Amino acid sequence: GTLGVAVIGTGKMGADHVRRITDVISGARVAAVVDIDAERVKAIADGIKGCAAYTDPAEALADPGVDAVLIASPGPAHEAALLEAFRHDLPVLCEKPLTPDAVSALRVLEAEQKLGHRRVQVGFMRRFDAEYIELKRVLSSGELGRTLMLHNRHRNAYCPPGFTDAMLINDSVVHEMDVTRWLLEQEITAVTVHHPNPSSNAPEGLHDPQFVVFETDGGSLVDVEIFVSCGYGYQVQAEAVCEKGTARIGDQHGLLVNTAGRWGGGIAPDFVARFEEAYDREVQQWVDATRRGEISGPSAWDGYAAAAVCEAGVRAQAEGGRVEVEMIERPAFYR
Ligand code: ISE
Repeated sequence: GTLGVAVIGTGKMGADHVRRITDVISGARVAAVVDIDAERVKAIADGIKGCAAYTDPAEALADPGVDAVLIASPGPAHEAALLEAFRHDLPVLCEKPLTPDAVSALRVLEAEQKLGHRRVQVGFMRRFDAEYIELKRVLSSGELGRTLMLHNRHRNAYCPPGFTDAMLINDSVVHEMDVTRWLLEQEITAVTVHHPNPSSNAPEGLHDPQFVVFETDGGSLVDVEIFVSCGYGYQVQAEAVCEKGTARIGDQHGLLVNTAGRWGGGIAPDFVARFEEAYDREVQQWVDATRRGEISGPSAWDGYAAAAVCEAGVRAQAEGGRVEVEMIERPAFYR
């Protein structure tokens, strides 16, 4: 039957997933919504037939109408919600980051392995974006030879209030960490962070933009320009430089308008717009797999690997240099 999903966190991302499950994808319904803001969550639940409002994730996950969980609360709240979902042995789609650091991510891995089966898919939705899928196909085909460097640009028009240097790594660059691991099928072994004098448009205290460099165990070099107050739109671009050619995505050559001596196209305003189809595909795939009693997509191991790289990245920001990534061996459970 229809999968009853509890959505934990109804901020920008959670609210968009509530809409997506209710109006866009098939096979699931929002059976419960959870948020610390009781007013907000009641207003959302009142608008959805058969949906219950909660402020406590533990109560929501005990609701008999809940078959699965989508965690879209802030990163530091993920660990408690994940462990609660495990108590009920519920399948989880957990928005990135799995957790913000390696130690907490390892606690999640240990708890999931105790269940004896995978229950977590992590919301690295770029793996479901058509352009990234095409880029992975080209790189994996070998037609361009080995990937030597991967250049990434990750720009937000604006960032939420209170956004910090560490969040630049844990919330934003975390995507390029997963993209690097997924595209190149390599692990990231070291992180270096540089930054210019901050933009005058950057929020007070935020070093924005920053330039992050990853080294990988396959000998590739990856760079990420992260700029979360660029002001003009949401742009995510990647260019792989290989032995026999290059491959580039994210130029968004959709509609091109020529008029009155000008030409140009649009730029997405934010991530929910630019990656709308990727989120739709990601959640539809998760619902379909869960209804079949299966699981696929980025695992808690991918979440842990990204958390280990995030930890090195935050240290590199603070220490102003190159920090090597410390990771455990990949357990057979996640091979
Ligand atoms: C946000 O949490 C995301 O996941 C977006 O993809 C990213 O571009 C943005 O910077 C993050 O804050």
